[in-house]
Amino acid sequence: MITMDDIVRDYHPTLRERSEKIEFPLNEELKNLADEMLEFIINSQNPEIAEEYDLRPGVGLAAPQLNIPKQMMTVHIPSDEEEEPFSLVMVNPRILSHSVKQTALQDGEGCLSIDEVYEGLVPRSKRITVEYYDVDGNKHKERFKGYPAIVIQHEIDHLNGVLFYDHINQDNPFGLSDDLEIFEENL
Ligand code: K2U
Ligand code: NI
Repeated sequence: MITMDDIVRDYHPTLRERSEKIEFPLNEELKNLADEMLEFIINSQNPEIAEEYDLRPGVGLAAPQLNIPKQMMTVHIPSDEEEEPFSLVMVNPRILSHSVKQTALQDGEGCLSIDEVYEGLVPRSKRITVEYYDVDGNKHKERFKGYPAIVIQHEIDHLNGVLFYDHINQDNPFGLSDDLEIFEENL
């Protein structure tokens, strides 16, 4: 199973590489990788397992964070009891279009590959249309908004060698603008 020891940390060069596209059909190694990445995120959200294996909770993970510069990422966002979690693995994702309007999490962002705290708003597109492939090679084109859109953009950034603090406005880290609003979870 993947643990924090497998996750490379800032200034590791792979975090700044552009990951390479994945060929289909996936070989067994890459199919296993997708399963293990999803398993890690789910484990990290389980208090008992997270404590036993000292896992930092996460809602997403990208292959370059495991020192594997290939375009694969996973997102798993738990929801309250009755609903299904938002869970997916994206291969070769590409943002086709995005809203002008931007949003940012009020408390900024963190990253499993970055142990330091970087204060400041991380502007993200409010809505995105993403083309991606699933592990079976099926092509998808989907629109995302809200918290899933934020997490997906954070993970796709990893595939392009971009880290969340690259987006923070150093001169005005908590500055808002007409096109940038704080993310409000629709209650
Ligand atoms: O890519 C990663 O390092 C996983 C990040 C993803 C992420 C962080 C902030 C905003 C959007 C995506 C981890 O989830 S950081 C820890 C965390 C855990 C639960 C909720 C938010 C952030
Ligand atoms: Ni990250």
